[in-house]
Amino acid sequence: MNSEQQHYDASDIQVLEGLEAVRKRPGMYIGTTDVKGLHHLVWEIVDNAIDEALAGYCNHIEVIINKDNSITVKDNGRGIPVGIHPKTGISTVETVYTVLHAGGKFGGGGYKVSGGLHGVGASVVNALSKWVVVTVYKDGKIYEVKFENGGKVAQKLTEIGTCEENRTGTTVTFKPDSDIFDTDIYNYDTLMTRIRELAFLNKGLSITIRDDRDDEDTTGQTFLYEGGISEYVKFINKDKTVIHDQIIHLEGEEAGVFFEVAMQYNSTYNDNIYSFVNNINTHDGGTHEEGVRRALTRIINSYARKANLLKEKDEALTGDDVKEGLTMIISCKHPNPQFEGQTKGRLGNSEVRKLADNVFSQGFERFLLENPEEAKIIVEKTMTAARARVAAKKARELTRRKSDLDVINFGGKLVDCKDKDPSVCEIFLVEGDSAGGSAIKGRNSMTQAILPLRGKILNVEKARLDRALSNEEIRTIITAFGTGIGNEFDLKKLRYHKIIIMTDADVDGSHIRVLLLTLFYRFFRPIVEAGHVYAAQPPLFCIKHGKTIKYVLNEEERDSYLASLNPNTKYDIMRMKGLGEMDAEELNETTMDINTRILRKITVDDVIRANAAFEKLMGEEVEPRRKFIEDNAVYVKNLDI
Ligand code: 1YM
Repeated sequence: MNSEQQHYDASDIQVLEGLEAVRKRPGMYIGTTDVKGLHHLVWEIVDNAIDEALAGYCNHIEVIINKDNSITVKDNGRGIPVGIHPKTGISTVETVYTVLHAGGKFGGGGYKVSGGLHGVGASVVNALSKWVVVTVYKDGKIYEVKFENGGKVAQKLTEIGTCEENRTGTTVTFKPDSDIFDTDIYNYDTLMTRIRELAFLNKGLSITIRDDRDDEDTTGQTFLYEGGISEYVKFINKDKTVIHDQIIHLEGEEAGVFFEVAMQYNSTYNDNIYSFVNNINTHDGGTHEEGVRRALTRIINSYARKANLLKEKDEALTGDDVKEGLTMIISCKHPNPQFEGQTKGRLGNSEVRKLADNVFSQGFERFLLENPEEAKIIVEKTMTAARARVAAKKARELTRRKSDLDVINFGGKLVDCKDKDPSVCEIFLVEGDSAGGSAIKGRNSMTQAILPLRGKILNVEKARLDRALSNEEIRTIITAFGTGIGNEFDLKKLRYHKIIIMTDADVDGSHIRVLLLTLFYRFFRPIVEAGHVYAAQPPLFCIKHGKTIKYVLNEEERDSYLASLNPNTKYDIMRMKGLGEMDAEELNETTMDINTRILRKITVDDVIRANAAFEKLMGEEVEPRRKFIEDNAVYVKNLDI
């Protein structure tokens, strides 16, 4: 054995130790080992292909979910280099897949920044896979390297055939290790949605996704947007009434930093403003977003004054006024981005603020001057928003005054709990007075407060804050929560850490639940995001046999419980109709007692999808809702009208 070989053995051990570290603590590298982590593996490989596209060498990527839930990613880039890597003495492709921190560009430039992983992607995927096959097409030859059991080399890089001289690219297939992940089943919609987003964010790049588990899906879906983020704006606005035709698209570059923004107003009261850096969603904004928001407010104000739409006596429009009904995509490609904040969702680079402000203010001002009719429509929309803001402020003052006078009783509706420590307190929003009555009797009066709701509450998807505040039911909820609303919202003042929606298991109950969720999502979003909102799950059936009473949530549970009983048991099944029909004791046992009840926590995984869902289900436009209902009618199990 010569000294060189010995050196490789030593580094082999290091490599295995590196990959073993990933397997020991996968969370450190991919966040979680649940279904989210499973999908994360795909993005690590796709990222490498996207980098190749950003470098200008690749214009097509393909993602295939194979029958066995392994994933194949193909690109038509240069192909991962196959020559011996000077530092490791093994092929570069093998190095990329086995040496931690050897992904990416080996210190080179480019826009590579996978969210927080800093280019360790490919080797992490390998470490967490049952097997991986990498095929490289390059110089008229086909090369292949195989790994198994968490990154151990199963077949060294081998030339396995020839191909046309001009064919180049990389194909990777991996099977996630089921010892590591809670689930091994990929979700087509999750992958498709992000792939479509990547296609919007990288104009001219075509990405195909195909599901080979589905025998009917033979061609897959291909996403290719020559218009880039303009087409993203168009897509988000497709089921809404836009108030001007043109999508405004502006871009600029300075010192290797590329910045672009696309926008269009619609007639709704909500904004859809999403920003990205190197294709990663910066959900907490940052300097690119700040630059645009600042410039947007400034330019609309100065234009509105100059055009005499905003009179001398009128107050200036605020940042909130100018974003009402705005759909906007901001995308920045940065060679050295600094991500800040707890979840690294904020861009910190200060030079980007100036670039964003300059590009946006110059382009947007020019657009307003050149398109006076569209400009007038936009300014008028923002001025209506301003008037609603002033009205809402007055209504809010009313809520506050009321709460000062009436903290104890809220006009007789809220039955509060005795404990004042929010972390142990719960509030039940209960459908109907009769269920409210039982809930009051059946509650634990130390920690459980009851707010009975009469009838339907206002759909805030179709109303501005000022109108919502004129609604009695909503005012009571705001006062009870204690957080305030709008600019005054303060999560720290929340009086109950569990807000529990308690509605019947029928169509009306579902409707009220959705109305409440819409209210929380639009006006109290931090409460939802912090995980304070729950839906009670009242049982659908009660099974009695002997002295035993068993409540079950649905037909499946009923059937499996009955199957578990001794065949000789004589039993009674009662279908539980409404909360209002249960007495206090039953309601306590089935839905309120912390030891026996079942609560469903309401979470927001993806703001972009949640927004789209609320718009579709609760918004002004009827047609998309009709289509949704038609498409989903087949999934409805219990229709109890
Ligand atoms: C399906 C996954 O990994 N494509 C890919 C990766 C690389 C290259 C091309 C590439 C990069 C460079 C030069 C360069 C990678 N190369 C490396 C490394 N698709 C996929 N396509 N030549 C080819 O960055 O200079 C890491 S990724 F490090 F070997 F250069």
